[in-house]
Amino acid sequence: MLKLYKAGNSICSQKVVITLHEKNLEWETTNISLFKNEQYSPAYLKLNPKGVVPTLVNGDDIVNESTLICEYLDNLFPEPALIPANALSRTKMRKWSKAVDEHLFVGTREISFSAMFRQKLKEMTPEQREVRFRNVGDPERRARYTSTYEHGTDSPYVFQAVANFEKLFADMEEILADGRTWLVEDRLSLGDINLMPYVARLDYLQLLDIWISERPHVQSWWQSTQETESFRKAVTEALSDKEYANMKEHGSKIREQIADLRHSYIRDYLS
Ligand SMILES: N[C@@H](CCC(=O)N[C@@H](CS)C(=O)NCC(=O)O)C(=O)O
Repeated sequence: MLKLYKAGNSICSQKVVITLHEKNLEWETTNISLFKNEQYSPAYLKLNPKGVVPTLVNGDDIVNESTLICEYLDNLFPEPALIPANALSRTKMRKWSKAVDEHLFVGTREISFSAMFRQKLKEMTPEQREVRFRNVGDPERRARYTSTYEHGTDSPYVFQAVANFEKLFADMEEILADGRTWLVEDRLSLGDINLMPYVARLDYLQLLDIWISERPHVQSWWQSTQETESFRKAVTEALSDKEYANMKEHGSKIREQIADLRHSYIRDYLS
């Protein structure tokens, strides 16, 4: 039986759960509480040395990194295919996944931290926070966490995140302009699935329209995403009322700042 280690409302875990539903698979879930630092328990670190979720275990196979887990699942359970057969389409699909892994995951994390997880971190004891910031010896992650914790939306990482989302949505609008529903070959692929939780998070934080209010094709993509059964099961129906309320409350508070950051980015870098 497949075993998934995940955390509640974790964007990286959600992509894997969407893929598992798409493939109609059965799996067991173990929840790891990130704010109790369970990801740093010696037993979990053996499965995932970076101390992050998700991790998929399949017999002796231990797979880390959500993008790679989704590809592993597609290779193992080819139907329905979520990786295109055509070489160029496959590359296009990977381009979207690459954007998530290079910028959009950290960007979404930084926006989420500056909106709401910052508050949760403040509620931790200084010792617990220190463990979390130490991040199993990763200075880059430490710098990012410390910056968003201390400066909120004034962190340069949040500005970078806003810029990266501007580029993403501009690219999506262009690709989708021919009327297609999905990003690659007009069939649902891991390119779409990889993006879904990140776009959803912005929406639940009440921020998505800042980027897409004038992008009708991205709006249609987001509508199709919300109508997709695997997304509904993995994300919409899996989140609790409390989680929705929390995202709404905290995200609304940074709305003005995020809109201002986007304006500054467009003014200073694109015009
Ligand atoms: N690139 C990794 C990122 C994994 C990651 O950072 N996951 C977050 C949750 S979405 C996490 O476990 N964070 C732990 C922490 O912040 O200490 C992936 O896609 O699997």
